[in-house]
Amino acid sequence: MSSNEQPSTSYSVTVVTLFPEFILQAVGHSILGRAISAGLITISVINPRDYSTNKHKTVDDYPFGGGAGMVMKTEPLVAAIEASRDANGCDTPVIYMSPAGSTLTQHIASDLSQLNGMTLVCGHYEGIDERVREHWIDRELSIGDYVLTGGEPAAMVVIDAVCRLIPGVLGNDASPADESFSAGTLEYPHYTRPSDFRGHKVPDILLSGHHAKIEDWRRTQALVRTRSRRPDLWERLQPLSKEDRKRIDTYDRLSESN
Ligand code: 4G1
Repeated sequence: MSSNEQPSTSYSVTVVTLFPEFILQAVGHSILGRAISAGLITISVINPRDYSTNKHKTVDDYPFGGGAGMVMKTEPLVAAIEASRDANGCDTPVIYMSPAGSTLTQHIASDLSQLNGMTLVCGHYEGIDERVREHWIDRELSIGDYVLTGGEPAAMVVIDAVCRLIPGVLGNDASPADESFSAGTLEYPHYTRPSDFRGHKVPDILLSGHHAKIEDWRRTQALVRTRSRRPDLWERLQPLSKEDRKRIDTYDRLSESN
């Protein structure tokens, strides 16, 4: 394949959602919008409401056993999931976005990006019927512990994290953010022009042109930031390489004497 040719298969995301416009609006911008136009990724939506058979196109129903809140109506939801399965093929997972799922990580995003696509099911109301979860869902993913009104913002987070890993989506440049994350550190601080912004100066080292010293300074900054702001990531970085150990020791020694 020549350098300006695109792969012939597109990564296919299908979102089962009561609010298809929410998803289509959100993916239409910036990098994802361009990737869709370039045919690198395909984002489809399926609305359970279109599979509702009664005259009011109902998509919610009362919970057996009573109590407050509604549950997503079973038949239209399953019809929508099955329509997605038919379109995507059964080798791609059906994922229910749910606070009960495992929390999305870069590792999970990377694994999902290796497949041909995925179906993301967004909940509403109190969620879905347990039998749908048991028999039509392959796995559940959460984006974190807080209450949402629906699964759509969570699906957007998964789409963004996964699709930026598809070859060509970010362009051909190597991605510093990926390297940083897979190396397990936060990023070093970034600066752009002007070198003096209202009296706030850019660190001299970055203007020095000493590339080796700049790389060393950036690595030290990434390490000390990770240690102070993300002790959880810092623990997983241990044991440090001899070089990083020395960077940290030198940094701490200089901070003590200041
Ligand atoms: C109990 C958060 C309920 C929420 C406990 C992260 C949250 C989907 C996510 C809820 C949702 C907690 C997510 C809650 C989500 C059905 C409709 C479920 C929306 C719904 C901590 C409401 N990651 N939440 N329930 O928010 O879908 O993926």
